[in-house]
Amino acid sequence: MEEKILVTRSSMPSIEEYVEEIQSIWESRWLTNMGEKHQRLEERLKEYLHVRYVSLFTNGHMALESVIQAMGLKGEVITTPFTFVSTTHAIARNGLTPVFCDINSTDFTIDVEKIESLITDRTTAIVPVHVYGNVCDVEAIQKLANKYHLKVIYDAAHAFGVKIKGKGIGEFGDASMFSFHATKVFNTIEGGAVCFSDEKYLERLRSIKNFGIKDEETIMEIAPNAKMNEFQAAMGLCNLRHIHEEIEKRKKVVERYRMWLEPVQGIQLSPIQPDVNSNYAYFPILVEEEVFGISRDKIYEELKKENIFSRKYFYPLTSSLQCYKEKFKINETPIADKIAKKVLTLPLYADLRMDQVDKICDTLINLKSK
Ligand code: T4K
Repeated sequence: MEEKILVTRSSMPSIEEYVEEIQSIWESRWLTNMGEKHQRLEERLKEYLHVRYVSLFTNGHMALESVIQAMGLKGEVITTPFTFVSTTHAIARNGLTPVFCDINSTDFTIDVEKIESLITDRTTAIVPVHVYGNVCDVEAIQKLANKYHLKVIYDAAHAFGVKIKGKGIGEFGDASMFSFHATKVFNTIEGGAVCFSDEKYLERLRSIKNFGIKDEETIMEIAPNAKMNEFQAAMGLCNLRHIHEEIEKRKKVVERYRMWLEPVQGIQLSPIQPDVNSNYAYFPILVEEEVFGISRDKIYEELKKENIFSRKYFYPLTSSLQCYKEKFKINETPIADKIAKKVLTLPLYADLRMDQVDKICDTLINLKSK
């Protein structure tokens, strides 16, 4: 049977490298609860991401949910619906009201022109998403946040290693959350982190990820268990050694895709953002059905028949999910609506071979002429 090409594939170190890294765990018998590897990974990540503080979590979702809790927010939070459901869940599970802002049609991040009209006296924060690793307009967002005294927490799940004008993406806003899930540019199997520069969040986050424990007899608040364990941290230590190579390999795949698909009428590619060092996390395309001749959904099905498994990240919009439609007043977000109906993310991972990219593009282009 022909090989399946899935939307992504986890990058892993050699088994020898991982075994060497975890060997000391058998000596220490220290498996979790902020052990030596956990601490070492935090230090390494601070250097790599150019940030003052890093707090590790068992996954990106709990990292986001916890930092929102740490900020002690109330009322309404402005965010976008064109994202993975985790972003919206993290807001709602903190008892806050998500207020959906539209995205722009060029890089699919929050439309900064539309934020101000959504701010009310109940607004306490903005949670923008660096979707696909595309960078939000961080300067405009910060200006608004300063003007209205709002917190800014970036969902940077897709943006590990991205830089703007030489600055790490995690340096912006009050905090940023990165996901280290198996499907991401950098993985710790499952995992995530919050980056921030204000020291006051350090202890808060440490406590929130560990049941709110201050010491053996003092529990400060109602909080979950969201700690990263030593096996996850060990995977992170190994994968971080290869991150440069990982991003370079992805870059080559993206360049090959662009070479094939840029000239195709009816297929719109994500922009190359000026002054940004990309991490090549995802490869979304927008299908203009009227021009291309067939719909996004039809392409998705036809690729599947050829064992190519693309995904509709991010369709449907989180604002149209049953759990949100029934609970909150939903604003109109016409651009996000339109993009979600046209978008398809093509397979992308470091070890995707050039002949596989050629096959994907060939199959796609042939559909047009049918
Ligand atoms: N915010 C945003 C904007 C996010 O995109 C995400 C996660 C989060 C927050 C939350 O972060 P985490 O709590 O997850 O750290 C996947 C990922 O599970 C999820 O992490 C990711 N976003 C989302 C966009 O994609 P699914 O349901 O599409 O995953 P699944 O199981 O269908 O896997 C997709 C493909 O990945 C598979 O076809 C093959 C490959 N794969 C998958 C796994 C599990 C591997 O190669 N290895 C693996 O171990 O959600």
